Amino acid sequence: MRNFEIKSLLSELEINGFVNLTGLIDNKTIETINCKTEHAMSQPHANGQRGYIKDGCQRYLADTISYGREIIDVYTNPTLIDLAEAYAKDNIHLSNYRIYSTFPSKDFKMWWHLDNKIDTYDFENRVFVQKVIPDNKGLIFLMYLSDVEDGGVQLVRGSHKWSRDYQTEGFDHMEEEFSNDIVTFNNAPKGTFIAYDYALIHRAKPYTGGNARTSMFGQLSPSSIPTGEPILLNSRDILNLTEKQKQVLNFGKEPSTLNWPIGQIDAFNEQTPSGHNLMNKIKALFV
Ligand SMILES: O=C(O)CCC(=O)C(=O)O
Ligand SMILES: [Fe+2]
Repeated sequence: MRNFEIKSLLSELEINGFVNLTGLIDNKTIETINCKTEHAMSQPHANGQRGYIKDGCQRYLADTISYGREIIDVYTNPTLIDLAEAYAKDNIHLSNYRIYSTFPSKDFKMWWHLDNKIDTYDFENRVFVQKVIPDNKGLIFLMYLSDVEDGGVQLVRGSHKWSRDYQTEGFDHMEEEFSNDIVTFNNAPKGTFIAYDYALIHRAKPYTGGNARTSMFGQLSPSSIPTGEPILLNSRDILNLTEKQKQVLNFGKEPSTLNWPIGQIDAFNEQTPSGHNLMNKIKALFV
């Protein structure tokens, strides 16, 4: 494993707004995570069937952290947590997290954006609402679970130094101005691991063909940010967690929002055997 020295990582983070931590998680762990999640990533989550939540061209693994101790150990990796706490100068916790697959799409294009914001679910209007928090320092990490040719994460080097001056979450309108600073993580193998200041402008590169991209994502936030998403764990996995792991995973704390995203009903038309039957029956009525 590479030597990850917190002091030099911190100065890289201050300058560029991101660090490359590839090598932090070994290939065997990545294979184990893929093996434990593979079945669930192939079917929608419903009625006791553990699976994914569909949102446009993406699939989000429901209850991501319940699939194995290896997943807990990535989210609470000591180097990652030491780095995030040194950067935030505070205790940190996992406020948002997911394992998700993104499929190439002609319709979906992620905008350039920031994530220094608080998500809350508005139960009355049934939507997530966001509030930008400019003076706040935390990290996001993103690790590829599949080899990625295209559709990789893109970061705008150094933008964490100026993005907070704008009262906006979206930055598509400034793309020409920062085009020379864009760093793209394409043609990168599984295990590629990037951590970035969540005030760094970023997006997933839009792509219309090729393979799905599967990634693991976590947002590590300081104590001024609310708890975040509910974290459901499997009793199989939680023997011998350290106090630091419990802190990061919000043990004993009330979540402040719901898990992103809320699914769409059309997931079933396409994927379940009964969905196929139903569609076939409907189609049969018209022939
Ligand atoms: O998938 C990616 O490359 C970026 C994801 C992202 O920015 C987000 O979910 O906020
Ligand atoms: Fe983001």
